[in-house]
Amino acid sequence: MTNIKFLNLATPNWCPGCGDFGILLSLQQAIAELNIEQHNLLLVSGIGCSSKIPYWVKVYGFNSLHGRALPVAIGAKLANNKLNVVVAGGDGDGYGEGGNHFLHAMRRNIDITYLVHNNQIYALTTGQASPSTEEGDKNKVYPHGVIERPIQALAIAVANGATFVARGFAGNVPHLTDLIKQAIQHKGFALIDIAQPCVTFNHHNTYDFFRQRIYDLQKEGHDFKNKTKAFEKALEWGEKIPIGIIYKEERKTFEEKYPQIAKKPLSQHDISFVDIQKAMDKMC
Ligand SMILES: Cc1ncc(C[n+]2csc(CCOP(=O)(O)OP(=O)(O)O)c2C)c(N)n1
Ligand code: SF4
Ligand SMILES: [Mg+2]
Repeated sequence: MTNIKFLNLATPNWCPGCGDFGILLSLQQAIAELNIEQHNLLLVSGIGCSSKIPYWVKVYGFNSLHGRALPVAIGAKLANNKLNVVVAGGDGDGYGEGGNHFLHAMRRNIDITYLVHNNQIYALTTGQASPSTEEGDKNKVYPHGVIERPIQALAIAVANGATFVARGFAGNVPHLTDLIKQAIQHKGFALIDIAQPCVTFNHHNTYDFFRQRIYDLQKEGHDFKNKTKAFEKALEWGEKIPIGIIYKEERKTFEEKYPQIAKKPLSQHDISFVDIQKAMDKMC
């Protein structure tokens, strides 16, 4: 059961049956189980159905611009590196418009947890193809079927320096809760790509589609420290689709390389001696 502390009284306006409900529940459960105080977690999102999630979690929230959740989150993390920072948003938001930020956040290994609600569609704008839509799927933009290959976000993450790479399923809340807990506890950039059925606009990647295909990597004894094996698992998509931790490594974080914030967060530094009036005068 969700810890009431993290439940906002407003009711989510997602379509009944939307996979976003499973992600919301898992996130609330994970932060409750980790005993994180409400003021110690910032939830940043972009724009999309999925990106409305900060409205319904009772922690600090920031609903940013389409594709711009990661730079906002990075700024917040550098200002207060003691804060738990979680970013949530859609596949269009993160892998399309925000793709550039996605690449650079990973190579920096900044200590942020990134939850991508991957419904393989632009849902909020009523069902256009996203970078994750499968080749051949028909939609408004491609009435004869998508002619491009989908982005390989998990393989890109393994290649580009993310130190925790996983896939979850919105239809398996206990498993996803556990993954989110591990991702938040991990020191470094943690990506969880979450298979999230959009019951209104994606009639291909449904709950049944995933239930027939998914299997748990950890139950199969997958070695997530082995990068070659991780690539294989990151690219596996077809009759079998893996969920669980694909790749994990320990590496110094971006923040740990800044001596200025090693002792205390930037937000607690004394700046009373700084006179910004001259700069302000120049700008005005
Ligand atoms: C800069 C900018 N470009 C485009 C849009 C229009 N737009 C809003 S949401 C969205 C796509 C949402 O898809 P996704 O990120 O996958 O989220 P979902 O709705 O599927 O959860 C787009 C293109 C916008 N709001 N701002
Ligand atoms: S349109 Fe799709 S993603 Fe958006 S709320 Fe409805 S089911 Fe969920
Ligand atoms: Mg989407």
